[in-house]
Amino acid sequence: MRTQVGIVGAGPAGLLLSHLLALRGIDSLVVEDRSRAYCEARQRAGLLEDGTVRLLREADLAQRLDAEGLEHGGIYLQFAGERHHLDFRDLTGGRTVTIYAQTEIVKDLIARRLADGGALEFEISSTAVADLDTDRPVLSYMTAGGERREVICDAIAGCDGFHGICRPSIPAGLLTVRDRAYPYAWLGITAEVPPSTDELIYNRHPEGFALHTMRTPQISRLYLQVRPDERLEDWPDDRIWAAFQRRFALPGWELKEGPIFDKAVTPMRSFVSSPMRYGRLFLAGDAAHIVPPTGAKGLNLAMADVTVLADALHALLLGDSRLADGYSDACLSRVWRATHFSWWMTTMLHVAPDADPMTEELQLSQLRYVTTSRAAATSLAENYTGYPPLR
Ligand code: RFL
Ligand code: PHB
Repeated sequence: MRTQVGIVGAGPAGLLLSHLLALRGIDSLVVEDRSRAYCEARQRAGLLEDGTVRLLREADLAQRLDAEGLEHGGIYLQFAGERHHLDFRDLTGGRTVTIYAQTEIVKDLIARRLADGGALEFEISSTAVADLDTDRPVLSYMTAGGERREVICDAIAGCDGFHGICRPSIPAGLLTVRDRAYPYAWLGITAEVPPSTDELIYNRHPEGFALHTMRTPQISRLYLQVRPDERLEDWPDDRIWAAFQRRFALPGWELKEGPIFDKAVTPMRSFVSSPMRYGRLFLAGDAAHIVPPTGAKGLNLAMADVTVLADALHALLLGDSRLADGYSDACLSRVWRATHFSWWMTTMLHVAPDADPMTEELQLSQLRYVTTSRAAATSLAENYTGYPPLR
């Protein structure tokens, strides 16, 4: 079998790349080891930078996003018993962010690829990549029906997430890895109750961080800082709501509760592997880098990577390798900005198990600074809405 670009992984990175390549007249095959239903239901990100929204519009993928997405002009920061608003529109000259769940983006992308006749294979197994240092790399796998396939490609895109097989296929010693695990995790819930807030609330409380976000005008999503080894069984719904009530408490404001229908614990880490290319294998999204979710950057970075990659592969297949040669550096500059911002938001808002009173005072001072200084608030707003702005 033959395709121009073999794409491993039907997450946002792999699916969007396949669509962007199709717009440039390049054919691709996306292979995914999970089922379509699983990919469409996996609860993850929810917040899109302003440049990501524009990118989806330009790629003619924003019909439902424009109808159902919730545009937000700022966020709240809560600490020391007070809630402060940061107005992004005012601080950044009109930039905003949009709540539109990753599940919906994945559904839109899969539907569009299938409508356009794109090749997608779900529930495959034994994925492997080979001959990466030649100009005919090979993608092999077992189909859902048990048939062995070998696909000769011009290039392979490793969009298979943090636990995928593409990054480990690069010969040992060629990658530089920067890795940090944080001493806390997020317990995330989705609940059938209208959000109690118009915009996201990032909350630092002596008991730990909490975030109130949303999915739709009827569905709330909330996150609670817990220990990394926390067991979900120890968190019945009433214990979760009681923790949120304590952390978000504010005189005159009420947190509405409702039935919880999704619950999971996510560890927090920062991870960057470079370069993002080996021969004809290009890594994109979580396959190359992970950020803690406090900055809402992971999905946006994945989509920014494949925007750069689509142009690089287009030129490479026409015989010009300059963009492909610059791919890794072009992405990593944005990745490191997002990695710093996510680390900064995370360490400012969470309570580490070994935190001393000095650390607490430093966090509170930083929070007072970003909520009183226009210069500091502008820096947060510029990073949160996306820096550098996606062209
Ligand atoms: P994905 O989404 O992990 O997709 C990778 C796909 O590859 C498949 N795969 C394989 N397929 C074939 N063969 C193999 N051997 C394979 N191994 C793996 C997997 O099944 C999967 O379908 O990576 P991608 O496309 O790079 O997308 C990255 C994003 O999913 C991720 O960065 C975000 O979800 C992170 N994130 C957030 N990002 C934001 O921008 N804004 C947010 O508000 C935000 N909130 C979050 C988040 C992530 C969270 N969790 C659960 C990690 C909130 C949470 C709680
Ligand atoms: C979400 O809506 O799931 C979300 C929003 C902002 C974050 C993390 C997650 O920082």
